[in-house]
Amino acid sequence: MTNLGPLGWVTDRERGYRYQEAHPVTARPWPAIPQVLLDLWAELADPQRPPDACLVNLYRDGARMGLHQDRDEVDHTAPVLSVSLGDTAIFRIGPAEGGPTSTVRLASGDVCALAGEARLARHGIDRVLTGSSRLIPGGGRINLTLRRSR
Ligand code: MD6
Ligand code: FE
Repeated sequence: MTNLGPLGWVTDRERGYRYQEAHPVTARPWPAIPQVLLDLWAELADPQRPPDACLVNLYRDGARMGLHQDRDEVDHTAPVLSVSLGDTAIFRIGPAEGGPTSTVRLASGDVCALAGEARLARHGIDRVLTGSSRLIPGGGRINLTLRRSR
């Protein structure tokens, strides 16, 4: 896990989940969000309000992500936009209030936006289909999640 942009999402035992300007170990700022991702955000999310955070998650050997809501951002009117790269993932999604969920495959190059009514949907990654792509050196999947945290 790492980040791009002015703010990065980090966690530790002492202080829990938060957005911060610097890498918790190196104390250095995160690298800039590449222009291609800013352009994608402008096209699909909100050209007036750029993202300030891009979380980078690498899934290797059997990694999953439990059902969660993205609610650590100040303003839930801004979408959260993700780009999937590498192996295909089984993405599970259901209503914010809980209840029935369904799954959709996120393949390499797919973009997923949680916006409007779906902004606070519960979602997670059931599993990643190992070997379904050869994109990532060493195998696996990368998900880039763009958002406005503040
Ligand atoms: C993942 N994605 O695809 C996890 N959140 O690895 C997310 O948690 C996510 O894809 C908000 C919006 C889009 C997402
Ligand atoms: Fe999420």
